[in-house]
Amino acid sequence: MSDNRPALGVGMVGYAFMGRVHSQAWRSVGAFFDLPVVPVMAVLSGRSKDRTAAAAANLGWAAVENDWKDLISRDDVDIVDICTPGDSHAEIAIAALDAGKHVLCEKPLANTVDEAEAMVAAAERAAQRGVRSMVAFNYRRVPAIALARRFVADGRLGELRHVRAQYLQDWIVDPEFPLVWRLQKDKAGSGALGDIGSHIVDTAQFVTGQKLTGVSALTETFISDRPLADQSAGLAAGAADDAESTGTVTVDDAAVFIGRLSGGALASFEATRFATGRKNAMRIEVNGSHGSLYFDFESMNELWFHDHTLPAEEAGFRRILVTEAGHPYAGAWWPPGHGLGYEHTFSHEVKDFLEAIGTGTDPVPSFADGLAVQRVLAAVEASAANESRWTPIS
Ligand code: SOE
Repeated sequence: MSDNRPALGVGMVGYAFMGRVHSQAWRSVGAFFDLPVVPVMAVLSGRSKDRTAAAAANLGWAAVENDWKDLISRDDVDIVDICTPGDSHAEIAIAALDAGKHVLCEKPLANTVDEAEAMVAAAERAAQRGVRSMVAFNYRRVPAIALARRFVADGRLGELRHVRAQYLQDWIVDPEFPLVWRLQKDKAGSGALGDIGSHIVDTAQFVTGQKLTGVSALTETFISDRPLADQSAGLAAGAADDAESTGTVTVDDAAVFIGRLSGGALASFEATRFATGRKNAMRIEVNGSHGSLYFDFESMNELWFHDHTLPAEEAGFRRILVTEAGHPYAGAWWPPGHGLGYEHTFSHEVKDFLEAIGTGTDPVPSFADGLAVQRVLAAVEASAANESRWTPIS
């Protein structure tokens, strides 16, 4: 069968955790979804010649560049997928959009509101020319989260009263865990707040269809000094002994904040890397006048629903196994009950991105959605820095 669909070359920048899972998505998406275009894994860019070449061979990329600017200038690149730390998102995305390349950018959109605003302006310029952009809040593409949004939009919960969202990890509880880029403000922009707090802010706004109108927050850095990620860096810098081969953590380890949603519901959020024993527990519960929903990513194929319109004798939270053909995305994969994983959410993400490009529509979440999250992150940091509303208890 002749395939007359247009082929779009993808160029990916970065090949660490996000690069690996995005590569899995680009490799698999065409085998499970009918797409209007064919993605071609054309080139991978990374600064290290050897490590980038090895990653390209391992992850399935046809060519290598060692400067993202060279990747963007290639004629065989139509889509730029940004999988780098947040300090380079704005520079790469704006250059790629201005060069007429569609852009998928990992979250959070940027490290500052100013950067995010510049990215939105570039995205709006590019959209005038049919060039599309999307920010990678992949949890919107968990079938259970997409189903939760459908339930709320269909009025199954009635008037929303409460949203409580958590993102609980524990990978840096050990004081000996080194000072990686996620713990450095100049690279990451913020700590747990931007890395995982951005996910629960976007997810809460996505599921409820409402926006946060204000927050009050606390942040904390529990361990402020850590071994340098590269011990030789300390010694090379003249560290006389271990005591000097440590560095200062410049971001939050945890953020807790409350907020009010535009529809009047009260919301509470907790993003922490110190929830000892919790590995990737992204959770959301929504309480409404007619019912409630609960989701925990560590059981990502399940959505718990309480229908308060039922007689009390029949009501209560019941488990929906979100693996039926009629559930969002689920039908493309396996028969009911077989379940999906973290990586499938990225396949769903690139599928929706490619469909938008192929049908000439703007993908969601847009860079403007990413900016909305960035504004919440900035408000949380401003509130945490100014404890004027904090009432001490003697
Ligand atoms: C943090 O450890 C992290 O990798 C986030 O950066 C991702 O966005 C999240 O999906 C998993 O956890």
